[in-house]
Amino acid sequence: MTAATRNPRVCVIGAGMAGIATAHTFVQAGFTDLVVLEKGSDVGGVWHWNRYPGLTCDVPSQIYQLSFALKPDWSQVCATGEEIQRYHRDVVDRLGLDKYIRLNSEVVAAEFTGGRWRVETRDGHVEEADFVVCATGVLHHPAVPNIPGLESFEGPVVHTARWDDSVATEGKRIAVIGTGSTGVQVVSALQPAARSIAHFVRSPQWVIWAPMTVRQPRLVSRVLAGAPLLRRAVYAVALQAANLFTDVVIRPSWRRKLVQAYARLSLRVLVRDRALREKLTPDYQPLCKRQVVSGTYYRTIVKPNAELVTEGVASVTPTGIRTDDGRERPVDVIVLATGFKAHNYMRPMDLRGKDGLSIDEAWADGPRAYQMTAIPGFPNLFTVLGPNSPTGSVPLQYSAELTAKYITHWLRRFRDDGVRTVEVTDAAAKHFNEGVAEALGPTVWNTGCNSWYFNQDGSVDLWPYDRKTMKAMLTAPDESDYEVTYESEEPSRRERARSASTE
Ligand code: N01
Repeated sequence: MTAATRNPRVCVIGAGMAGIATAHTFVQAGFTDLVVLEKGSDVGGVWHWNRYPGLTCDVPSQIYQLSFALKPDWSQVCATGEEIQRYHRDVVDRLGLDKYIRLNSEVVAAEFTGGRWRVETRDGHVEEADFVVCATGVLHHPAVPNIPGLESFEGPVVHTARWDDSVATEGKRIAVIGTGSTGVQVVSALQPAARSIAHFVRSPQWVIWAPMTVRQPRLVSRVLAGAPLLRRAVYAVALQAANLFTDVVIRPSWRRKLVQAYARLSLRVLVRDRALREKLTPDYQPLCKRQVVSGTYYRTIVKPNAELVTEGVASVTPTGIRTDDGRERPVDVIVLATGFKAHNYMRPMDLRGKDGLSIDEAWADGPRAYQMTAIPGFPNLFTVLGPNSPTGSVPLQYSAELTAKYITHWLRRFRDDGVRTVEVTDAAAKHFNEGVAEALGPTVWNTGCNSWYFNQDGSVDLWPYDRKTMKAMLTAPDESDYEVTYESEEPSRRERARSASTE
């Protein structure tokens, strides 16, 4: 950076969907002094790390994509993980983002010193940057349960988020622990070739039936490929349709009741055995946890080689799993579909803001940010898909792109107006979080279930508003919520003009 140009040096952490959206947005806005540090050996984030059998996105592909890279020819209504991962790689290649991305570069520390950020990777590489943007994802760190004896198991133990292709599952006695979106998909995929499959379910989930694997007709792909305007129109319609889902989860209505009735119907129609149905029936409302969607699970769990085990897992022995009732089931492979440490965000990196404030200290009561993106005490640092992001309601790509555009406002102010640092105030963050806490009241997530949505203090880490509110909040920053310092005491000429025009 030179005083003459003052183009900010920007360091984005993470090249998953959010990192790709951020990098593209910055480049489009002319901020090309950019580096994206990615821990993995490829871009894609969750879609790079998750490769378990049966991985399919349960959000329709026409919406689960970046608005600036609409893909006309998705193969299915809901794409497979492999296809989504190829899409991310392809987007990076086509948009020329590769030159900004450093793969195999895990950030271990980032510190704000002397008005700039110093970012260090595991291999000892150091980046100096004016701004840091954490696009580190939510579902990134696998949660491995603390089950007595797990380490004594003689066969393979594999977490779904770190699938090992060398683990043989065909003809084996498989145990799958966990029944979130992942557990349901992996059980459905492994059952046909398994000798037996025991699904250990601590708390059953509602599983909504949907025809996820229906092919997208070739004709549709061809038409969309040749008509970019139509592609945009389809995307716009899909976004509107997603509003219906947001509405269903954030406020009680007959629409919510209808979707919940459909969830109950899916179970009733697909599982005829009454005793099994009872074991599969959750004791909370449908939609309370992240809704599980599957076209196959209820049909799978009734197969002769499948067993639903609802007794608690007491321990793992060298050759099997013992449940609370004292029974031991011999198994060859244990699959942990036990989810993620969803509230880690950029941790365990040693992230330090002003005056050495660590992120662990700042988040002692759980992760908090202002409008999902700014944290008091951490100047010139933003998160994309940070705390309270809409993982269960508004499309994530939309949220990531909007947040990235919001951040470009500050990059511009840095470049054009002599801004040196920008930091959200405590008062603004507190006000925002109080509003969130209140707005979470009528959401379905608050109706009496336990899920990864909850922080350790019992608050729900989700976005309780609709997409319109998100747009209103993130279209441009309210500068009165920020403390801004300038390169020189005297605001630049342009800044004075700006202030005069707003008076
Ligand atoms: O993880 P989860 P997930 N003993 O946390 C159980 C996204 N996703 O990987 O409920 C026994 O939902 C735990 O039981 P309980 C999506 O957002 C998306 O499945 O705590 N069981 C639960 O059943 C999703 O919500 C797609 O009682 C134990 C399970 O493990 C998110 O990822 C696909 C246990 C964890 O469920 C996470 O889903 C897949 C123990 N000691 C995932 N510890 C798409 O299609 C935990 N459990 C987009």
